[in-house]
Amino acid sequence: MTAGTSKDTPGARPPAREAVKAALTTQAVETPSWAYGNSGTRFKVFAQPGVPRTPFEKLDDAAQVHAHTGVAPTVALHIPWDRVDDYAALAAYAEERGLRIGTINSNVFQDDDYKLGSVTNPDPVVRRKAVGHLLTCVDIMEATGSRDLKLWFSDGTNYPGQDDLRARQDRLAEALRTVYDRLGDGHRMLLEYKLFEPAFYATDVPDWGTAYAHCLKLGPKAQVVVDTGHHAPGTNIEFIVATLLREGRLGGFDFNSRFYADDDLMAGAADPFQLFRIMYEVVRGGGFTPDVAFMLDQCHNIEAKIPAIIRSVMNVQEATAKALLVDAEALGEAQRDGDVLTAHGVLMDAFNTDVRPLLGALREEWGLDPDPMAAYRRSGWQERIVKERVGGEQAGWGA
Ligand code: PSV
Ligand code: MN
Repeated sequence: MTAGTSKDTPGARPPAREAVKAALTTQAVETPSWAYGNSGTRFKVFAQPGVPRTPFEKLDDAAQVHAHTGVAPTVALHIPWDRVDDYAALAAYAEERGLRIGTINSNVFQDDDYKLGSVTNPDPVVRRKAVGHLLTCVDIMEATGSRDLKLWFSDGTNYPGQDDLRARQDRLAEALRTVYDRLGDGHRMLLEYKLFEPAFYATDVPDWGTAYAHCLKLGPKAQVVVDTGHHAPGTNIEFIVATLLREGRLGGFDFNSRFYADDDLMAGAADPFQLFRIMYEVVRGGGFTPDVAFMLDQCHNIEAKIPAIIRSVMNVQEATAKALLVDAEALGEAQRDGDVLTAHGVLMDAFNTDVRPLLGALREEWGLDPDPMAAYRRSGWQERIVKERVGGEQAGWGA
């Protein structure tokens, strides 16, 4: 790589720099409504002053994230946490603030009936109830103009022999088919997998292979979503990303960071190199298109929520910029030559590039402050919500 040819981004050759900026202009990062509410661990939820009390207030906060970053125009909802009487009115409220409602996340994990599972429950009455909720989510997509329905199932078993593993797969397939057939034109179903938790012996959709097999049977509207916190430690997530892209089944990401399990920390905080490697495979595999949804799925237990989401969006942007900076020509040449160290070096050159000046310049071109964190701090929004959002019930898990 030619080093130092650009004033503020060493390593980025000027033409590459402009191409990278053009590509970054097309990127959108979806923020999750639940990240604006209170969350915690099973030990304690530390409430924060100013946290939204309604889905409308969550959108007000999301509008701040978008206003300062310029790349977060959609907000994912979680039903029933974001239940309102009039979803079209919620969508209109979003639009007035320059936002759109994004993915509809279903929730079949917080009802007493789901103790032994939702769509895989041995009891057909419970299964019908769960499928009914998923169909309601499709109705909501119609009212909000959402494209994607995200399905994550906590279903699984805690003990060997507790239930029949194969029968549970059959029940899952049947439920997915019913929902798939109800999807409208332009709708997609994103099936999320998770290794464990809350089930500790066998989760019914534990890995990308299981999710992929179900999606393949269902049809092209069924896509796999990769939550970066849902794998065993050490899993090569970028390989999964490359494989799903090759097969045309990568619907999107739930980005977050983990040190141990499904920690849901800020994206790019624990392992920025992993996020870069993932984004490199996205770029390499032609996944840098609206067909791959870049969503955040995280919880801010101890840090202030809005700035944490701004930071996460910026971390995704930085990883993307670095991935876009990889000198594909030099890398391909080194790979063809079997030149291990040069090939690795090309990748590391991009990763080690400080892309913050490039992103700052891009934001200035968009008429934004180059430093979204500082701009938010100065905006007075935090003080305002702390003062104004008094009384009522703060949003959080289950609200
Ligand atoms: C499950 O851990 C998950 O990642 C799913 O995406 C849910 O929708 C989300 O968390 C919020 O519960
Ligand atoms: Mn998730």
